[in-house]
Amino acid sequence: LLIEHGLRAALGRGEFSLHHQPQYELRTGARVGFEALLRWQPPGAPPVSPATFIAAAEDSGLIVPVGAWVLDAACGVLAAWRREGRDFGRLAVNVSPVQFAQEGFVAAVQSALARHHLDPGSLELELTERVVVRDLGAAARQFGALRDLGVRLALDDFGAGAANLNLLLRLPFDTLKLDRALVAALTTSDSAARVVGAVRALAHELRLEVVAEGVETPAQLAAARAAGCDRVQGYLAARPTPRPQDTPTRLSAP
Ligand code: G
Ligand code: G
Ligand code: MN
Ligand code: NA
Repeated sequence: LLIEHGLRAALGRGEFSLHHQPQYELRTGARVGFEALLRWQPPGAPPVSPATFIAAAEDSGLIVPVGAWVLDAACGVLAAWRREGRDFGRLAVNVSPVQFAQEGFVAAVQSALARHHLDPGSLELELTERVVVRDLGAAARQFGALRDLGVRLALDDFGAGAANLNLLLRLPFDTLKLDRALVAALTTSDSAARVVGAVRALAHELRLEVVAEGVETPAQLAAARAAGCDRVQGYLAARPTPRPQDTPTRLSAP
């Protein structure tokens, strides 16, 4: 309840901000885009992690206005990058299943893109398998509409939950993000490495790009490369930062 009250006030007072964490293409080492990560800074208190407040926001329904703020802020960031002539690539935004299930979600995405005059292909929406818990058919229709808009769709946290293959076959994702627990297992378990190699092959068969998330060590980076991943994201390369220009433009060797 305290969090709920705080979130409501935070929306009005401008206490939210976005941090940005870069993604790097393994083939070239180039920085190819960012993930936007929400931060909440209540006045006179330590920053609150979304890991703490997203669940409360989902339970109270406040995730809908919070998610709308994130979507508009992310589109504003993309528009500012373009105005400044900066080539920061795509921006990925996390979308809560509660937000996704709203009647007006697709329209909200469309109007945020239009308001900021954006190329829809510059925006990627990250969704977890929780988007389909209720109705895969309904999710598939919603995905079709988003696909028609031209935004990119990523399956986030793959391997952290049930990792339903049916989702990959039925929904038109562009990107598969391997959960950081799976990435960590790459260097400690031969079977995890083989599973990731097989998932990567399947994803490529379906024309998805594969991102290894939470890459923290050179060994994990090497393993992601060996498994055939397309992109990496993680503390090894760069932490999320308020200003994207503070992150390296290239992935340093190895
Ligand atoms: O950045 P951090 O590791 O603190 O994020 C913790 C969790 O919060 C992650 O699961 C991340 O996906 C989620 N998260 C971060 N930003 C957003 C956001 O803007 N919207 C939603 N729904 N979740 C977010
Ligand atoms: O659920 P999602 O994948 O959106 O969560 C991304 C979260 O992971 C963000 O909160 C981000 O801060 C965090 N993160 C990003 N890189 C790393 C990393 O290398 N290690 C760890 N432990 N967390 C990371
Ligand atoms: Mn994410
Ligand atoms: Na993830």
